Amino acid sequence: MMLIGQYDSPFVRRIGIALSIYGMPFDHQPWSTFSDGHKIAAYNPLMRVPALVLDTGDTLIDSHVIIDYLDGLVPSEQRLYPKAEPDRHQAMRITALAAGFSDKAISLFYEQVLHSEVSPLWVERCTKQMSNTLKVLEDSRQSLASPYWFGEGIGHADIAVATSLRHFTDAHPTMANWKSDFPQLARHLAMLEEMPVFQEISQPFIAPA
Ligand SMILES: N[C@@H](CCC(=O)N[C@@H](CS)C(=O)NCC(=O)O)C(=O)O
Repeated sequence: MMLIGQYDSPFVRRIGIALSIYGMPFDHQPWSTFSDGHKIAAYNPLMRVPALVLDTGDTLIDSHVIIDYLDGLVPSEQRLYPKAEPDRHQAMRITALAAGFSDKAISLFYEQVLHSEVSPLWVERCTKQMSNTLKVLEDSRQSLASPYWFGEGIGHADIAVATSLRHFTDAHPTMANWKSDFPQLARHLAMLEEMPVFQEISQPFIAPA
């Protein structure tokens, strides 16, 4: 398998971490969505990452779809979503909130960097959507005593939240005070960033050029 995209993307990094935890060998092409857009287009006409090129030649896109595919390759007891309800749908909800948070963080970044005239309305909307989501995630994490969101072992929800928070911190340094407002999330991020797999599947943030 070949994973396309840079690890400063929360979505790409999430896939790289899941592949590593699952022990699945893969090649990595750290292509930029902007300067390497033409190379990505050969695999994904949307020129977006992550894209996972399978050994069959098929290409999967969208992190949720890729995770679903990878989960289907491992025995159910190894999968990084809980098996039993209600934990399973609750973990998917946390993962979707983290992914949606990153959608807004990326949208805000593009608004501020790529548009010649920044829309205050859009900036305010994204900022509000992001802070609302951080509050929901903080309250959820606060309510749980377990080391990880859904028990004793790391799961997709943990990974998605951590990769989203790391991307947010790097891409929006002027908003770095989130850690004092959301201490449970700050603790979660610090704990996961210390893990060898998070240190290995990592790169500094590079703004699109
Ligand atoms: N829903 C997608 C979002 C992926 C996404 O936003 N990727 C960004 C990089 S972090 C991208 O490709 N941006 C370039 C573009 O949208 O044109 C997923 O979960 O994989």
